[in-house]
Amino acid sequence: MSFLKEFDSEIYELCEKELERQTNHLEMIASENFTLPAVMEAMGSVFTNKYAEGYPNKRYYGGCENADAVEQLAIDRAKKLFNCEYVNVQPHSGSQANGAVYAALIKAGDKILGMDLSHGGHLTHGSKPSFSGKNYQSFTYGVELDGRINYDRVLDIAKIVQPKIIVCGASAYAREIDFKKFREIADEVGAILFADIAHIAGLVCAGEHMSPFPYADVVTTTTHKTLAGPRGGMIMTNDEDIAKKINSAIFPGLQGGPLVHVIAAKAVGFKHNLSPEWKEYAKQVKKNAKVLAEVLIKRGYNVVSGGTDNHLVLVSFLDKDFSGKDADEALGNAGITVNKNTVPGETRSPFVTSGIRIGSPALTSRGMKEAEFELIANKIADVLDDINNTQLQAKIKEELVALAQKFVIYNQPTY
Ligand code: DSN
Repeated sequence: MSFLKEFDSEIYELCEKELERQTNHLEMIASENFTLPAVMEAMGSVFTNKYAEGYPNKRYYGGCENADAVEQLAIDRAKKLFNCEYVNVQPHSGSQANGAVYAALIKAGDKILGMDLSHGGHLTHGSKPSFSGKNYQSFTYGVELDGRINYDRVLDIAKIVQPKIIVCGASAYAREIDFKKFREIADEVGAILFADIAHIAGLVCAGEHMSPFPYADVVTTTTHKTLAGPRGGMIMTNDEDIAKKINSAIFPGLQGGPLVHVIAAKAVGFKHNLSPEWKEYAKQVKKNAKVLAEVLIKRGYNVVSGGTDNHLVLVSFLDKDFSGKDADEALGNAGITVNKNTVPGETRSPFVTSGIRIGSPALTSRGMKEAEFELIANKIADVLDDINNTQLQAKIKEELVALAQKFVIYNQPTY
């Protein structure tokens, strides 16, 4: 019996279609993942009915005893997961979390220094169209032509800019981020160090990437990327004063009632992240991304920075006569979902780009390992080698749908 099917067949059918799309395509967008049915159950729970402005045991509404317990459980699990003292699990998204950090710690017009969006940063790290570039004076550092951050150059820029906050963390950077070096840079210029680990959080909590603690003053993440939890954000710190300011910035500063059902789902996701099998998952995510990079390099593709230390691979087509957009479309026709991405030395617009970003987290969640990634990487190269061959794309799609269907995501509908 499906309540949704009974009540709203249109949305039900779209859910069915989306499950079919997710099942039959190879999801390789580096920021996407498949969450557990248990996480989805918590997200669809009765907690969606509850208002709970405030924080555990300090609410503005009655009847919050269960919401308090849920939020406290999410906080305690997150503290254990990232080995930190204070956590706010209420941000509705990563962008809200980042907005709260600025609102809590600096004033409008203050200077922030973050990684350039076109070099792999994020809109909320000071990009001009975002609130972070509008409300604050934003400055950027980037990667060198070898695709890596040059920490000496970041220091030089920081010395000139004298920012209040330095943001580290990226959306399209395949190499380990050295938080210790960023701490040294922040200390040299007297800046707050803010690490946005949204992309790598699932690796960090498994010990597969350097932790931003104890180096960063404040850390944000989303919970749905490599963490594979529900869609949402989170803020962490070891500093009591910062924690208090962050809590006020989230509520009543930026948000109203917390999404208690999503906080419940975050807690379930953290339970998954704390399990022994999570460490195996994170290791496999990295192994799979490495295979992807190795095959693409062997097949003659320019993998930015020459490989990967994490869950993603950035491929540059600056040396080819097609764009990231062309590649994205051709791979989409072949059943592989990726996203076009700017690359170091970019010559095209952000809507066209000269690269693609490919990630391993979602297919690793489906149980794929090195053998499947080797096969898929070769299919990616086959498509790119003959990018206008739509017949080949259709043939590869057939093969990849058959492969995808062997790796079941959900045994039963979860919508
Ligand atoms: N949209 C996310 C990504 O794809 O990396 C960043 O927020």
